[in-house]
Amino acid sequence: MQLAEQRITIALQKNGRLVEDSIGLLKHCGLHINTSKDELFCRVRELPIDILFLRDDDIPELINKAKCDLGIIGRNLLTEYCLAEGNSPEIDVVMPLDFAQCALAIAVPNGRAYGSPKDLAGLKIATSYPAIVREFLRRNEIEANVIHLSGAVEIAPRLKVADVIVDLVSSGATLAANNMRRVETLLESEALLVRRRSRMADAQEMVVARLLARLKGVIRAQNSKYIMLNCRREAIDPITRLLPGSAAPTIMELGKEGMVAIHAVCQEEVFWDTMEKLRAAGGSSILVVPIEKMMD
Ligand code: PRT
Ligand code: ZN
Repeated sequence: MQLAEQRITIALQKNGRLVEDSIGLLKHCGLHINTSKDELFCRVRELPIDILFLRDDDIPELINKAKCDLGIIGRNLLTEYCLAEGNSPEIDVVMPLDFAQCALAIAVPNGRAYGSPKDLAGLKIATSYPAIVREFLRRNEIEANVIHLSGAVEIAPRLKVADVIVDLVSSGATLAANNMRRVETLLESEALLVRRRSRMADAQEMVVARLLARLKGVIRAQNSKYIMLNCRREAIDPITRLLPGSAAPTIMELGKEGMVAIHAVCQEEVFWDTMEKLRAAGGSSILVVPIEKMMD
């Protein structure tokens, strides 16, 4: 039986780029989240957690006002909210979540020269991140005209609404399609787990701690691989030196005279060229398998 006051609330984006990875991550943490179309609220059975589905823009405010305990948002949104508030909101970053990587960047039409931020002086800059842009201009002591658009920023120069833009870039395809190029990065962003700063009840803090340990385990596991191979005893040293990010491999005798099996957790990607080097160093039957969960 769970007490009502033990439950914590996590705010997630309802529709958009953060949804799939946020829900996937929580599912790997053992939380079963029912994402039926019109529901704005979901009660998780496995831990005392409730999920709220919202527009990402509404999440910082709810957490700041302690109406919600945790949330997943991009660093871009959090930074904009903190700068726009003008004071320091009651929001802490718990951990980066290793997805939704992108950069908030200045982009200029291909025909326009750009050498340094000084070239922005007197220009019209369209963006959905006015506070971050104003802060950048202030730091660089530049006077320019910031035009706040809530979307379709990339077409502003073509419509003569602005001279240059500051927008999120991931692959760069949108800029290329709009005949613009990236010239300066204001912020590197990724999805973050954030929380309200004020301490929750002990029972709730325990739920947060459990969730955090699971999230860390899932993210570490996603970035790790289990590698297995066989080799002659003499090849153990050169082979273990080649294993990427692996502290202490397990070495086991095989039935065949002079042969061992090496098993190791590698804390980074194992590329084809590493496998080729392992084989050249005497490894055989090399297997690289994904790890689902990890806990120390
Ligand atoms: O409805 P709601 O307000 O919740 O959603 P939203 O439209 O505000 O956000 P959404 O779903 O577009 O993005 C949510 C978060 O995803 C952002 O706040 C970022 O933290 C992160 N993210 C990661 C991105 C991108 N990558 C991204 N590429 N957000 C937006 N873009 C857009 C960008 O604005 C530009 O239009 O994609 C285009 C550029 O992409 P490339 O690949 O062409 O460079
Ligand atoms: Zn939004």
